[in-house]
Amino acid sequence: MLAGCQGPQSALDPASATARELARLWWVMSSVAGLVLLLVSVLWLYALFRAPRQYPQPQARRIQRRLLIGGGLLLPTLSVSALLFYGVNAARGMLPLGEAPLRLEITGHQWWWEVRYPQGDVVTANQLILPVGVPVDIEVSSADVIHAFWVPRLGGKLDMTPGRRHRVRLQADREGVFRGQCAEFCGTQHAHMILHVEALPPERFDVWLQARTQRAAIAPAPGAAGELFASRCALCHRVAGVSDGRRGPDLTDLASRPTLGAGVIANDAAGLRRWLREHQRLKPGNGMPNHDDVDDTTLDALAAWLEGLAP
Ligand code: HEC
Ligand SMILES: [Cu+2]
Repeated sequence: MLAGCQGPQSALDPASATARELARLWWVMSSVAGLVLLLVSVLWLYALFRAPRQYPQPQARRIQRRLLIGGGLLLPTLSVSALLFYGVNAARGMLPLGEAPLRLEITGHQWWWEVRYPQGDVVTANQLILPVGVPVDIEVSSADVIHAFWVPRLGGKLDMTPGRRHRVRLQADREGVFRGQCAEFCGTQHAHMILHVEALPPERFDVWLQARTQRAAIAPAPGAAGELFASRCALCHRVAGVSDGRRGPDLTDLASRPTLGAGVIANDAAGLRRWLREHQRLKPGNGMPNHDDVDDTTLDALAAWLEGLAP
């Protein structure tokens, strides 16, 4: 239980004003629930062990009515209304009231995250980079089934529904790496749908966004690797200036991401080569077909080119 109190994904270790309100709400609710449990247990023991008493009929009826109306109607109505009022107030910070200085779009896919920064026409995947101290409105949607967007240390969760756009406001109040996770079961690899969230000081965030907006043109992969990329990978993957696929993650800044497959494996030289060869074993059922027929030399050459994809 104590392990749940901290770590990159703990709602009890908030890193924003809204998340702090939600954590407080959690403590209030669990304390109230704990007290109720205690009270009920004491009453139960009392009822078990007290000496039986006989009441005359009318008095017994009155006691019953009092318990029914007081304990069965008034108590729950009042306590649930109080919690509702408190809860709605606590979540107000997440409401996108007015214009936020930054707006992003995140689309859920089985089983990865597409992240768009409309200002610079910048697209990335499975990572969300934010400026510290700036309210960010995030418009979430889905390309297939219902997913849910949740970065517990920054705020509450919100469903990502196909055909609809929901908006949530986040504002990190400190630098750091947080972890998001799809919070609505969306298929067998639902657990492998992790979002790397990083809050940078605003100057560094601007540099990050600028670098992606004005990146140098990327040359296609050379030789056989290039042919493989153009004839297959390009159908699903976009690499700015090289290909325009939309079914898989945008790979333009692939080398700058910490993981592959939305948190399945570290994105280093060995990890990338393993992903290309055994991604169906690492993440069974994911939307990328096997490339078992491709020889190792070509895959290695392709991996070497992919490793250079960074702004
Ligand atoms: C039919 C579409 C499709 C084809 C063809 C395809 N991919 Fe993918 N690829 C995907 C999907 C979908 C994912 C996301 C899988 C997941 O994480 O659930 C993915 C993930 C990836 C990733 C990990 C990206 C990340 O940020 O985690 C890499 C790298 C990659 N593909 C490279 C390639 C290469 C190289 C080729 C060609 C040899 C290729 N893909 C062919 C659909 C495709
Ligand atoms: Cu999910």
